[in-house]
Amino acid sequence: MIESLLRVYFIMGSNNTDQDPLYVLEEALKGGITLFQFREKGAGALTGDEKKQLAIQMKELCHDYNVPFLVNDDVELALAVNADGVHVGQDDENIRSVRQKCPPSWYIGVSATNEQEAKQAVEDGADYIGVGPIYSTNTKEDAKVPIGDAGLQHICSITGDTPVVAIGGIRLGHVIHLSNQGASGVSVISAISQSNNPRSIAAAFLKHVR
Ligand code: 3NM
Repeated sequence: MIESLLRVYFIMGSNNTDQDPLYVLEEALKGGITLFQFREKGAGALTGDEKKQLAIQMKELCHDYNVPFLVNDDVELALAVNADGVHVGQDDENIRSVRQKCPPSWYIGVSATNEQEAKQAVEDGADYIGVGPIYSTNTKEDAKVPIGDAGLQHICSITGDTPVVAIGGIRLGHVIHLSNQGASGVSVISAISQSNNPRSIAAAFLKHVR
């Protein structure tokens, strides 16, 4: 079930676009994104009630299109807005303690950049693993060294039944190739959030992943 949701996994915060983030999200939803993560981080990110209000509006939009809404890192916010899951990084709370706080139906994803982190994520019962960065990216301030196609292929070979979504610097032209390495889908920020036509690029991603 989660595997099909990972096909076109769009991530965005208000500072990832020059346009109205709610407009960009709705266009991406119309284009057919399969999962959304609210990631409000970095320079100019909203905090406190503004962050919460945006999260609520984004969740409602996602639900209008039957797309699950996940929150990056912030488990308390995810609980407060009745999200559908959370995504945690390596520096965030351990996935086992996150799972204890969350409803059993929630999707819990974790980031991994190497074999050891991926193995740990499988052991800890992650629903999916976000593996990256595959290519270089300017979107994440503290992104690690890109692992490339070979790194992705290697991690996919050791994660068993836990699905992998590729992340980091991914553009449309990479998609077929990444699916061939064993990823269930692609996770993107700027390719959609900074597009002049988020709807058509989201639709194109979906077509290519299939
Ligand atoms: N996590 P873009 S790379 C949020 O490697 C994030 O775990 C990464 O943005 C990781 O699609 C990344 O614009 C940024 O490159 C992805």
